[in-house]
Amino acid sequence: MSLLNGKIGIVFGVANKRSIAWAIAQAWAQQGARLAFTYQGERLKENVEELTSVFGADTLLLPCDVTRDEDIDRVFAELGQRFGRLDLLLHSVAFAPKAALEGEFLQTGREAFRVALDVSAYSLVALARAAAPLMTGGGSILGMSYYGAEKVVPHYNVMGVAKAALEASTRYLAYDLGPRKIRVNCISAGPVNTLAARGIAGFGEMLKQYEARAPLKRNLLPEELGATASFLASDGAAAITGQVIYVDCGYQIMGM
Ligand code: 0WE
Repeated sequence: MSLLNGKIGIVFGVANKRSIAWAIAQAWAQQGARLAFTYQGERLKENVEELTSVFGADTLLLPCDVTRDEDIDRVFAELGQRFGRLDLLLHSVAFAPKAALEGEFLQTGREAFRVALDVSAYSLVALARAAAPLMTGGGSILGMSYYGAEKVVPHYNVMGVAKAALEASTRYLAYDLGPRKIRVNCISAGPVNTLAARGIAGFGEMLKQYEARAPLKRNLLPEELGATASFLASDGAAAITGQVIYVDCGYQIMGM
């Protein structure tokens, strides 16, 4: 099947082979999309270079710190030069200072709050605004969220507030961009063992809890995020916008 034949996409958020962004990029590519990638900082350059080389040596790979407007402008200028247009954008980027994900939310400082919301939520708005002029034939913008946006997940803290802002931004962007046939959705994923999740105290315990409580009695597979992301990016989802789609083995429906 080739859901995304001829479509051009850009992927923000690949750090290594375990990244959700990488799982989704592989699925999009498998469905026929041509992809460009960004990476955050020199530290991740080699990693992402090596991973994306499977798509050919001419794969467009650009540095981008999503908190810098100059970086975002440069990325979309280069994308415009190379492809002339854009169909798909994946936002799989989040950060809060480690200290803010330990202890009490009550203690969240102004700077940690600002950074978390800037990197994890405002960046979707900035990327959507820069991408829209290239999405001349309509488009699909996809963000990644988590249940901590709507219910208290101990220690998720300011990231929960940032994901709530991301989900609300998804709706307002969907409203603004709908007339241009640009759809904006997010996937709320159950826990996945990524670099961002590793080092989080009790993450292993959380995976066990999901397995026990989710209706499907298991954790999700990264390729299942890829499959849902491919659907949302495809013309089959042409009437879906502003939504949060749960890919969580049903965990979100449970009341107890
Ligand atoms: O969105 C996330 C994690 C995002 C994240 C992770 C880190 C770790 C390293 C953002 N910023 C940082 N900053 C760091 O310094 N998830 C959905 C995974 C996650 O993170 C949690 C979770 C889950 C699930 C944190 C506490 C509790 C649960």
